[in-house]
Amino acid sequence: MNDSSNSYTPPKVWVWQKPNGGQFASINRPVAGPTHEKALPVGRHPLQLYSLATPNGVKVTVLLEELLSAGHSGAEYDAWAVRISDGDQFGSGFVDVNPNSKIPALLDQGGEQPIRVFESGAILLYLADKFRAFIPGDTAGRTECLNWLFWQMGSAPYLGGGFGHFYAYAPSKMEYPIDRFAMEAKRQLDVLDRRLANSAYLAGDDYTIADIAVWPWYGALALGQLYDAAEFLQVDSYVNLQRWAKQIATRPAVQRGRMVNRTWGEPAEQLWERHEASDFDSKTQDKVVAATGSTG
Ligand SMILES: N[C@@H](CCC(=O)N[C@@H](CS)C(=O)NCC(=O)O)C(=O)O
Repeated sequence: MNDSSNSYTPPKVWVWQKPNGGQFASINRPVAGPTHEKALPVGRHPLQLYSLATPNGVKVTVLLEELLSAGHSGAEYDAWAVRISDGDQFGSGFVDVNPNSKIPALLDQGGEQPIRVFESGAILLYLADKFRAFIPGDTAGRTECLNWLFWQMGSAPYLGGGFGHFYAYAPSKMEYPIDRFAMEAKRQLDVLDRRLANSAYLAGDDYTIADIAVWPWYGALALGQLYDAAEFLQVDSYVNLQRWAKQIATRPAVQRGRMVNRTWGEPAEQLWERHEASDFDSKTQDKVVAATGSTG
């Protein structure tokens, strides 16, 4: 095995040596808490979302767009872009909403006291319960939905922090971690493929927050949109997963949700901030660029 990590002997006490290379190294640090004072912007809707269009962020904007499509007008929201590569997640206002300094974070200011919600799974569950939508009402159905929701929360770190990190982002390619996490990623793809052989959606016959949580990670991977790893992981061989991934990709709310807080890629697929449904037509970012001179 050509693995250079075999030569590393850990010291008695770990010491932070920055920079340690690799994409995102500049924002990683071994302590929590804010690095600077910065209040969060607040819009006029009860739901204030602070996020970015990464897979974890997209889960929430897809659900909000699905809720609005289904006629839940109370799901109108302001979505503010948190540029994690610039360290926005370490501003004091953001840390007040999410002490874990990661997007997405939601503030519901519609009640007597504002409610903060962090962790994408908690946000999906909060919104599904609030609007009684995209989650089954019966105990057995709700439990199966939560089984897959929590499966995603526990599994995706092996895909993103494990496979994706070592395959796509680490400063050098090392066989041991790539091999270990490719095996786990393929096992997870097979878990989904087998489930979707017997079921239209993850929780049963209906599209739920379980699908909304899993799709931005495993759907994107299956469709060749994550880590440039489609061939390496032979994603086409998971035919039931392919069927499900393609079907969900055609939903208009999914297509809108993917655009919200997206600050990279094709300009036509970006909507940096979202405050009204009409923002999808009027290209809010054009106004933001004009006002700030920022290019994202
Ligand atoms: N378990 C969390 C993970 C959130 C997460 O990892 N967010 C990333 C972007 S996808 C982030 O904000 N990273 C910034 C950082 O680590 O400083 C969730 O599902 O909400």
